[in-house]
Formats: sequence, structure tokens, C-alpha cells
Amino acid sequence: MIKKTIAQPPEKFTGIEEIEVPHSAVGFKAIKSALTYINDEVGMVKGIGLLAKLNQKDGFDCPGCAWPDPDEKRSFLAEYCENGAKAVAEEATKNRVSPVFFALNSIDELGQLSDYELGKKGRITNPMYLREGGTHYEEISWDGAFELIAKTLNELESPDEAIFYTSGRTSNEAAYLYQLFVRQYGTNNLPDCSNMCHESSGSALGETLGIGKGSVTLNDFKHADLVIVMGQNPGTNHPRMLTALGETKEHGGKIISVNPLPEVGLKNFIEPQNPLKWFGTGTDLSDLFLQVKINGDVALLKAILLLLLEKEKINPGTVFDQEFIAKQTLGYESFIADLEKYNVTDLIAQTGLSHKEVVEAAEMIADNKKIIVCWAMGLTQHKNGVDNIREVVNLLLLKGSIGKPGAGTCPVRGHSNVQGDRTMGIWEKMPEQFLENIDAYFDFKSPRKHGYDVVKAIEAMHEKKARFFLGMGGNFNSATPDTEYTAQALRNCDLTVHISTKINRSHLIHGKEALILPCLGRTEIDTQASGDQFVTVENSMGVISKSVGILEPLSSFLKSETAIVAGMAKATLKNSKVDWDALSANYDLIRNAVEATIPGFDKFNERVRIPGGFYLPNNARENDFSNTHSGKANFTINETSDVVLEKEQYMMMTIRTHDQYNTTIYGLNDRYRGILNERRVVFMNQQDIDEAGLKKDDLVDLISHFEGQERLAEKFIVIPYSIPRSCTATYFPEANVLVPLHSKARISNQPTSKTVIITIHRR
Ligand SMILES: Nc1nc2c(c(=O)[nH]1)N[C@H]1C(S)=C(S)[C@@H](COP(=O)(O)OP(=O)(O)OC[C@H]3O[C@@H](n4cnc5c(=O)[nH]c(N)nc54)[C@H](O)[C@@H]3O)O[C@H]1N2
Ligand SMILES: Nc1nc2c(c(=O)[nH]1)N[C@H]1C(S)=C(S)[C@@H](COP(=O)(O)OP(=O)(O)OC[C@H]3O[C@@H](n4cnc5c(=O)[nH]c(N)nc54)[C@H](O)[C@@H]3O)O[C@H]1N2
Ligand SMILES: [Mo]
Repeated sequence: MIKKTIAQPPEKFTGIEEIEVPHSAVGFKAIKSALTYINDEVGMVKGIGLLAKLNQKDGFDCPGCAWPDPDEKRSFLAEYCENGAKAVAEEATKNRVSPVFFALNSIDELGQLSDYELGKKGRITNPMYLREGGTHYEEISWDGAFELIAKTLNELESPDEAIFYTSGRTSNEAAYLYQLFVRQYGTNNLPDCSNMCHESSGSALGETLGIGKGSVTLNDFKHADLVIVMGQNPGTNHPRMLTALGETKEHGGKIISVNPLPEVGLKNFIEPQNPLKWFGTGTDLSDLFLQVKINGDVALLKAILLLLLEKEKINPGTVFDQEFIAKQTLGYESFIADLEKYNVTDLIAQTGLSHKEVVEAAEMIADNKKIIVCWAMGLTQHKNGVDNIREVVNLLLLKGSIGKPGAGTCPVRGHSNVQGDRTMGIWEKMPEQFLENIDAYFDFKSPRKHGYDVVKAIEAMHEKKARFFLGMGGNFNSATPDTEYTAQALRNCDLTVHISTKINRSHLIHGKEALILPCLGRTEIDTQASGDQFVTVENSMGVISKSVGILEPLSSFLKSETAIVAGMAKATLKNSKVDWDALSANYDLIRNAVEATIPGFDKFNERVRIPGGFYLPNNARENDFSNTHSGKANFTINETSDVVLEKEQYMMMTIRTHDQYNTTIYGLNDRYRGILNERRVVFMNQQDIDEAGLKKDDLVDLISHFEGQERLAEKFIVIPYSIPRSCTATYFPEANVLVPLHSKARISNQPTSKTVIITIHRR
């Protein structure tokens, strides 16, 4: 059955313009683009004031990505990037979505707008309510909103009928209070964006190294002999990482990038912090670019490992770190026995690479001892996403490249506090010790039954086993797979609630009743009963630091996320022994509770006030693997991709453009890939285009195929691009209609947004 969808952005074209793919990333053009956004959305004077505080030790944490800030010196006015400036501009915008706006625009009318047009409407100023059968959101008081939430929650047959989602911008303080509220209410249904993001990394790293987080710090990039960047596009999604890669090169290290696309940011980079370099030729980053087929990574890694094994056999102890392997690891023999079942030539055939390229990679790895592997969604969002990362760990273990300076794991997180939210207990299956700690401190019994992750939450709402949805940030309808199916799941709810800064499609795809609760953003001053507050966040490398807003809130009706959670909890939980008012009046009290219940937060209030914050403990960084199930770092046996494409089928990955933050569309350009003013494009290999009888700029429909089901996305423009044969790329969220909900990674249950099998049909 082919499903036509209406829960996705409207399928209209915006006027494509194709330009040459630039030679380098960042540089003057990036600065110009950042300032244009700042000027248009915020105004230049206020905007520059904001940028001066961005990522500074006394300022606020960038609401963009989770890349860390330097521990020591931070450059004045420049610890941000083009896309960080866009994220700030988006939040600090002059534009307002007021009750009058909602009175003038029905939900149906708003549904006709694209995500870009919706976002440009501005910040939401007041709590809004949609009554059953209503066509427009209406103003509601905060007390009225809290009472409606309390009444709906208390009328459910079981607390497990409620879903409490979190996106990764929520501060540690808000997240901690939120999970406490949800667990006191009686459920572990705490799915989060991490379920769609680095869940595969957490699963793989926890099992193999005893910590679901990366092991390196920013300084390690200066000491690495070799950095391998796999399945990641830092030029767009983590631009400040290019500075770290530049430092690796400056110190004589080498870089290999593994990607189906020749992403510009990985080729050449012009340092933005030094105006003298703006118009120069920049630094070449990748020494070797491996243009792997989508999901060819396990095959590639296995081929490399086999080549390394050959060398090791000839000269034992020169390629592998046998001492480390013997002392610190388990499972080496069975891993090697499994590896030897494979054949290098067959493996290389699966990667789409030449023998020479793979040999070159193996030599670079053989010759070096301090290796960092970085990765993001190109490795996690596959059926064998956990295998991808475990195979990366196998490589690092063989080389003894973990737990020492200049070496280790670097999963590059997405949302700016997604890692912190998990540390604070946002997870549907927190370990027993965490639950015991909060039970003891707050004197209650938290539920032990595991809750729903994102995929299971959608299923539960679809099957009407869950009837209440609350989104702490995010855009659940558009970020999740299978847009139309998910939309139906949300529509099945009695009440959908969104705590948001800006209007998005999830406000328009609603339950019988719906609420939008507007919150303060990172940039804004957060004043509570005891005075002005700061919040804390954890970056991708486990540094906890504070973030202080500097702007007057855009509306007097906004509440902080923390205050909203306290308000909901107080209204809902009549018998709670927690003093919700006191906690939201003074965030130091929340931090005291964190200190008492989560390891690593000793003297939290004191240490977080030290400029730059502090590192959380990290056993892998300390070369200690005693907390894995075996007490050692574990080798694992992993599977190559089992996806077989039939005739006329292609593999499709869904990726981000340079002008978006997940479902927030800043603009319509993808400058680094040469596409301007259009998002409905499908990148294809020229030979595939020829063989399919298509031409550049043809209009096509895409149909995805999964377990006999078909899903349709209409009207995409064919773009010839440098991409391996049988591989294609489209943009997220337009193509999410094609991602089957039940296509998930083994173990982590993460949707496979980078392995979608499609056919392409000319219109
Ligand atoms: N400006 C901006 N910054 C962001 C975001 C944003 O939307 N905009 N999003 C944030 C979030 S939440 C996240 S998780 C990160 C995402 O950061 P990324 O993971 O860099 O984002 P994607 O666009 O999903 O890009 C995935 C990359 O993996 C490659 N790839 C896809 N499939 C494969 C594969 O099978 N193998 C290999 N080796 N490579 C593959 C793609 O070509 C692409 O370069 O960025 C964060 N930062
Ligand atoms: N096909 C496909 N799907 C994907 C991905 C992919 O690569 N391909 N990537 C996945 C990944 S990695 C992720 S992380 C998810 C992202 O999923 P989400 O985190 O759910 O989505 P976002 O688009 O980041 O959420 C944007 C909304 O957050 C709200 N917001 C912004 N700032 C704040 C704030 O400070 N507080 C609050 N309360 N709200 C705020 C705004 O209203 C905005 O509309 O999407 C996933 N979906
Ligand atoms: Mo993410």
C-alpha cells in the first residue's frame, strides 16, 4: 500500500539554484553568513553583544551542538561558529508568535506553511490551548494549563499510558527535576532524542568499555598521530571541531575521513579566528578520503583489521599492542578467529573502495599508536549501527589506543545537552543504582519496569496503549521516522503538550486537546524567587559547566523549563514529599540533590562556579575497564551489512543541510554541497542517473521498501553528485516519511535513518 502523507512539510518547490561546491569550509563566507542571520533576526548591536558571551566562561552555552570549549584560553568574540550564530539568532529573534497570531491563523492554515516559514514566525509568547474540536489555539493561564495536565494524568488508567519525551537542549537542572516528576508520577516512559541519535554509541561503548560516553578530551587532538572521522559532517554540524582537526595537523598528526560524500569541511578549512587567514588557501585536513558505500563501514573496518593482522603475524608486537591486549582486554582469540573467516577481497567489494585505498588506510593505522576515532550519525543510524561502533572499538583495542593521551573514542554528540540529560536520568531504563539513590533521597519508590523508547512510544500511542504525550522541547512529529504513522500516534492521544520556544509541526499534529507551553531559551535571564539563576550543561567530552542567559526574556509570560516542571509536578502529585516550589526557586537545591544521587558531582555547586566547570569521571579515559560485565575491555564479534539491494533499488541516507538545525530550517541553502534555495533534492551518482534513464533536474517520486510495505515521498529533483554507485541522499525531515518505524538497529532500537531502501520513479 502506498501512503500519501500530510503530516510532513508541504511538497512545494522553492526555486533551485546550483552553484559550484566550494573548496574550503568556514573562512570569511561563514562569518558573513553568520552576521547576516544575526542582523536579520536579532539586529546587529544586540546580536554582537550576544555573540561576545557565547561559549565564554561567564556566558551562555551555545544552543547549537555539544562540541566542547577549550579548557584554557578562549578567544574573545570567536568561540562560536556560523551555525552557532544561526542557532542564537533563531532563539533571540525579534519576531513574536502571540495569542493574536494564533487567533488569526487556524491550525489548518499553519499546516500549509513549510518548516522554514513556520520557524520564521518567531518565538511563542504565551501558553496556548487547543480545545477538543477547536480550529485555533487560544490563550490559557499557566495554572489552567497545569490543572489540565494534572487532571489528564490523574485520570489515566495507569501512569504507563503517559509518554514524556525530551529533546537534548534541556538543562541538567530541568532534566533532573523532570525525571523526578515522571518517576514520582509512576512511569519510566522517558524516551529522548538520543534514542534516534547516539543510542547505538551508548549501547556499544557501555558493553565494550564500561562507559556509554566518549573517552577523549579536546587536548587529545593535539597529541593524536591519527584521527579517523567516520560518518560525520563537522563542517556543517560541528564546525568548531575543524579547529581541533586543524590542531592535529599542526602537531604533525594525520586525518582519514570515511564518508560516502566528499564533505567540504573535511577537505579544507579556513580558520575563522584569524582574519589574516580569511582569504588564504586554508588548511588541508584529510590526508586520505575513503568514499565508502553507505553502510559499508563494518566491511571496511574488517578489511583493514585483516590487513593489520597479516602485518602483525609477520612482525608480532609491531602492529598490535599485545601488552595492552593481554592486560586490559577479553575476547581477543575469538575475535581473531571470527575475523579470519572473512576474505579481504570480498570485504573490499562491499565498500566500493579500491584495494589500494584500503591498503593505504591500513598502513596509516599500522604505523601509528595514538589514534582517535570520531563518528556521528553516519555510523549510528543503521541496522548494524551498534556493530559499526563495536568494530571501531575493536580497532582501538588492537592498537591499545584508549586510555592514554592522544587516543580514544569520540562519539560527537548532537544536541548541546543531550549527554547531560542522560546523566541526569532521562532514559527509559536507568540502572538500578540510580533509582535506588533517588528513592532514598526523596523518600519514594520509583518504578522499575523499563519504559518506552522513541520507537516503542510511537507504537504505544498508535495502538492507544498510551494517551498522553508531553514533549520537553523538540519536534517529535517531524524528527521521528514514518511521519504519517507517528502523526496518527499523536492524534490518538487525549492530550499533547509541548514545552517549546518556537512553533513547529508537532504543535499542528495534535491530540484531542493540546497545549503549547512557552519557555525561556538559553540566551535569556532566568529569574526565580531566590534571584537570578544559572543552569548547567554537559558537553560531548563530559565537562559540566554553567550557562547564564543575558537577555531580558522576550515576554513576561515565559517560564523556565525548571519552573514548568515544578508547576506540573505540584499540580499533579498531591502526595509528593518533594518541595517543588523550593527547588524551582533556587537551582542550587536541585544541584545539591544531583550531588547526593549521581556519582561524580561532589561539591557540584562549588565546582561548577569555577570558570570552565569540571570533568566528570571517565573510566575509559583512565584506562580502567573494571566496570564492564567481564571486568575488562571487551572485543566483540560484529556483522557486516546484510542489506541486499534488488534491481533498481538504491540505498538512501537522510542528512542535514548547512542551513538547518534538525527540524528547524534556518534557510533553504546547502552552500557546502552547492545547492541553493531548495530542499527537495535527491543526490545520485551520474552513472546511476544514466542507467535509470534519468537526467539532471528531473522530477521524481521516491518509494521506500521495507518488509513488503511501500512508503511514498513525492516531488524530488535529481542532482548528480559525487556519491558511490547505488547510494543516494535526501534531506531530513522531508524524507522522514520514507523511514520505516520498524527498521531499527539491533540492540539499540535506533531508527535506521541512513539505511532506507528506495526506488526512484520519474513523474
Ligand atoms: N548546524 C547544525 N548542527 C547540528 C545539527 C544540525 O542539524 N545543524 N544537528 C545536531 C545533532 S542532533 C546531531 S546528532 C549532529 C549530527 O551530525 P552528523 O552526523 O554530522 O549529521 P548528518 O547530516 O546526519 O550527517 C551524517 C554524515 O554521515 C555520512 N554518512 C551517512 N551514511 C554513512 C555511512 O553509512 N557510513 C559513513 N561512513 N558515513 C555515512 C553522511 O554523508 C554525512 O556526512 O549534529 C548536531 N549539530
Ligand atoms: N530521517 C532522519 N531523522 C532524524 C535524524 C536524521 O539524521 N535523519 N536525526 C535524529 C537526531 S540525531 C535527533 S537528535 C532528532 C532531533 O529531534 P528533536 O530534538 O525532537 O528535534 P529538533 O528539531 O532539534 O527540535 C526543535 C524544536 O525544539 C524547540 N526548542 C528549541 N530550543 C528549545 C529550548 O531551549 N527549550 C525547549 N523546551 N524547546 C526548545 C523548538 O520549539 C524547536 O521547534 O531527530 C532525529 N531524526
Ligand atoms: Mo542528534
